[in-house]
Formats: sequence, C-alpha cells, structure tokens
Amino acid sequence: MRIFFYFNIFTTNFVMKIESKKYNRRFVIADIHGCKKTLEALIGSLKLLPNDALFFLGDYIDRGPDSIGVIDIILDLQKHNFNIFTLRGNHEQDFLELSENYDQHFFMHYTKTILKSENLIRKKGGIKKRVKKFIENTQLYFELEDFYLVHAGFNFNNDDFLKDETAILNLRGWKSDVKKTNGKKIIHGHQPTAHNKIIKAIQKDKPRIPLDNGCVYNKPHRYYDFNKLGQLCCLELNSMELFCQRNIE
Ligand SMILES: [Mn+2]
Repeated sequence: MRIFFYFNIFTTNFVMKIESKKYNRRFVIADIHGCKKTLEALIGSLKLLPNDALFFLGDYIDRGPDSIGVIDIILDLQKHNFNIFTLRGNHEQDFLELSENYDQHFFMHYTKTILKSENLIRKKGGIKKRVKKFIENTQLYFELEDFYLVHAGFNFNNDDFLKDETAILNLRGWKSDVKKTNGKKIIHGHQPTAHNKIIKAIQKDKPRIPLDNGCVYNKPHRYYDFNKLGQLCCLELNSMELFCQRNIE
C-alpha cells in the first residue's frame, strides 16, 4: 500500500520583515518570464552597487526564451554578494507542484510544450538542482518599513491578509486597505498593466502600485494590447523613479 504524504512546498523558514532603509537604493523588478537578455540590460542600466538592494516579485520562468538564464543571472548577483531578495510567483509555485504531483513524462512534456521552460529540467527528468533550490528559497511577501512587496496581491477580506497564500500568489483585481497595512503602500506584479497606468499609480501616490508591464508580450496577443506592454520595469523606492527596458529577446 502506498501512503500519500502531502508535501509542503513551503519548506524554508520565511523571513518576511526586512530592514530595507539601510540600503542606499531599493530596486524592485516584477515578472521577467524568461526574458534573460532584457533583464540583463535592465540591471546593467541600474549600475547596481554593493549597498543597494534588489527585490524581485516572482514569475522568473515560463513563456519567454530563457527561464534558467534568468535564474542564473540572479544566482550570479547573489554569488557576488549583492543584496538580492526573491519572492515566489504563481509560475514557480505551479512548477514545483507539477513536478511533485504528476508523472515525470507528463511533467517533461508539459514543461517543454506549454511552459516553454525545457531548460529548467534535467535530460533524464526532474528539476535541475539549482532551480529547485532557488525556488524553495523564495518568500511569499516582504514587509519593509514603508512598503509591502508581493507577487499578485493580498486578500483583505481575510482576517489576516498575510495568511492567504493562494491570494498572495494568484489574486487579480483587488483593492488595498491602508488601515490594515498601516498606510504602507503595496507594490505587486502578476497582472500585465499598461505603461501609462503604472506611471499614473506612481504619480498619484496610489496605495497599490502595479509593476508588471508584461515584458514578455511584445507581439500581438489575444488578450493584451501589446502596444502598451513589452517592457521590463524597475521601481526605485526612495526616489519612486521608474526604469524601463524594452523587450530585446
Ligand atoms: Mn503571476
């Protein structure tokens, strides 16, 4: 008889609160989706220094041409002692769940044809070690002194909005509740948002600022108006300056 153990994918100890004001600049980058060259160019333009911090909002993988290339850039920054903080997106979560709950043949086929992230898995099957470790080390949200950072959003109908993990990874179309956040603004990704709407949220000092400009969508798409998307954006939290890099994949 086989006993099915529910495998808890949140295996790491999560450090959600971060003293971020000790860093000179605090950069935030949202959904990269395998756009390695674009990420490289964006980071190059920031001229990152050892006393800066760089926060990622998740969805590193799938759709774009080089999922593992994106992960390797981030691992390389960590190796060179830059202050790097990584959140988990629904794509990383789904990828782990898929590999654990389905047979390897299906998992490999799906990863290759649907997700287009073949380079995350080994030839003989299974997730590459450094990819698994990278994903397992990601966090669900960060609470800074003045901001919350999260992949998708928070469910403020929940008694404790920080406890709804499904919402944190997947929620769309939600409203912030500044009473519950103690006036802290929320920066999030997950939902491709027109460039002018991102700018507007920043300029109007909105309690929730979307940062995903759908950098992977640089061609006509059945849902999205690609003319307003196709850039990878980075927000610096002290100056609220927005840096954008057009897709160059
Ligand atoms: Mn997402």
